[in-house]
Amino acid sequence: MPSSEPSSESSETTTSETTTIADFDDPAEANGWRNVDDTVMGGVSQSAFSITEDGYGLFSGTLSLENNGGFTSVRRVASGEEFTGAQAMLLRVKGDGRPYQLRLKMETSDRAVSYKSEFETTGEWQILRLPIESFEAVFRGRAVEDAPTLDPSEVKEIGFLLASKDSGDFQLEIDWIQAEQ
Ligand SMILES: [Ca+2]
Repeated sequence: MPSSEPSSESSETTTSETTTIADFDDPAEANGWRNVDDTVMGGVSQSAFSITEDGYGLFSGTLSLENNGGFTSVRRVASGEEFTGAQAMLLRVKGDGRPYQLRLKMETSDRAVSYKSEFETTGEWQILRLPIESFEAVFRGRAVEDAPTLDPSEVKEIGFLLASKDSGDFQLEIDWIQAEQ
């Protein structure tokens, strides 16, 4: 007898409209994503992004704290249109127990403020709902008090970031990303 696994998906009932931002069902989707690691600050963390046969985005690599490092990320350019009217971001992910951040930016410049929402992962598949109000303005790891309010229709970049003292190999699988209007 197969054991019945509790699933957060079966209880997922929503009447909201959603827009798919990424579903990783096309291997070509990997092309738009680029990794940015702490090597830009002298660290030695390494990350990669690929699409698995099952249609998951796979953000993986090795997180290192050497040389005051300790972060790694992957991101892609976005058109704000996809996010217009978004009240929340929805994710189906399977992480490794580390907390990860979903990040949105209203400018692609390295000097632009990021808006982050951190989520815990469990080693199992999870559907997460990250309200737009939960995104905090940050720049180089510090909160930015006077940043403009995040306007989803102005989003120009979306990404995932891992910043942790828990160094070593890491892995985050992403089945899909949606905007909930
Ligand atoms: Ca998928």
